[in-house]
Amino acid sequence: MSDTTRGYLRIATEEAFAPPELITLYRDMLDRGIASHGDPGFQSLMGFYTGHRSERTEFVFDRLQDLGAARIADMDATGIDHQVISLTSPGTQILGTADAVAMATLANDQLAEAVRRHPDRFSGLTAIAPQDPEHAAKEIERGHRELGLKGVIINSHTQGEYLDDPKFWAIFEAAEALDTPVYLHPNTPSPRMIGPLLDAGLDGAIYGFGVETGMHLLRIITAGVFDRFPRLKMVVGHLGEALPFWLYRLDYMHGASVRAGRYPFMKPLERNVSDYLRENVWVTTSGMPWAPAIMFCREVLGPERVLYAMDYPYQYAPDEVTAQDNLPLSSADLKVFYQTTAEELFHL
Ligand code: 1DF
Ligand code: MN
Repeated sequence: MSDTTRGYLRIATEEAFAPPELITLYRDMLDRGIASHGDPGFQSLMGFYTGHRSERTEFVFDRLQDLGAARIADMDATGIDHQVISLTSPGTQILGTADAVAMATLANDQLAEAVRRHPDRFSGLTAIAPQDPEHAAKEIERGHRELGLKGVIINSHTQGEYLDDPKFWAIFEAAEALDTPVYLHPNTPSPRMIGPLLDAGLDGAIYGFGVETGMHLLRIITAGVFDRFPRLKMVVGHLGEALPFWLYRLDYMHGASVRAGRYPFMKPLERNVSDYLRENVWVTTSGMPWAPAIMFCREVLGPERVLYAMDYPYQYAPDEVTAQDNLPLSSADLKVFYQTTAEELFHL
């Protein structure tokens, strides 16, 4: 990618799309009431976006399905040079296994085609169906080698199951072997944890997403996934889903629990919990364009661990770009934040 007069490119790294076929499937599931019992979070989230008519829902649904002129016009209007695009949450993960596999394949083919049409404006991540981990591993390889995609998107839990379960580890093995990062994007909280969040209207992006996804990453760390796959790279949005703020307490309490043998399944780790968060994890600023929090993350994780994301089309706000241009950073540091970290991490 070429440079601009501003001295850096703005690369946004958590930008969503949805094939029209997936929207149709979601509508059908919601109409038939299939998901409402099994996953109240899906009902709440996609029931809102598919069933509610407002300026927000219409804009989001229109733009999710656009991988061409309208998206590029929005990028131009906010000064976004390049998007790293991924299948919107919950992606395939709410579907039965056969539908999920077919939808991941279709989404990846559509996204790769859009990237071929607009290589300077778009890159993409590979969607998978974690329901079939062996197929997912093959799809990661197809995405990487044949489609030119730059990482893997997973939308947190899959029907209440978490990736610390070794049955999913073929996914991590494939990503590590190809040196391609796994973006752990939010989903609504799993059925076992959503109750009190949903009661209060806190299940979505306002808070529930972060609770779900931060916990998921922590489960992955404490289960020893990064001891088994030490070169695995993971990315989380929303400034690390609050985990950077917890580094001290996580180390202290994890150490205390392990030393006391409180949980027989909680084994000692090779590194401190905070080391995995600093050494295996990158955080993006999706939805968190707030200088104190961004500067804090740069301080505790390292400046080369914090990179820009907008979260288009869910969060499409030009003043947020301005706020991040005005971070108390040199133009060299802004280039690390907006451009070079993403280029290196995703091999753009
Ligand atoms: C919302 C936010 C929806 C994010 C998303 O995907 C999403 C939202 C369905 O506001 O409802 O990715 N987000 O990452 O903050
Ligand atoms: Mn998002």
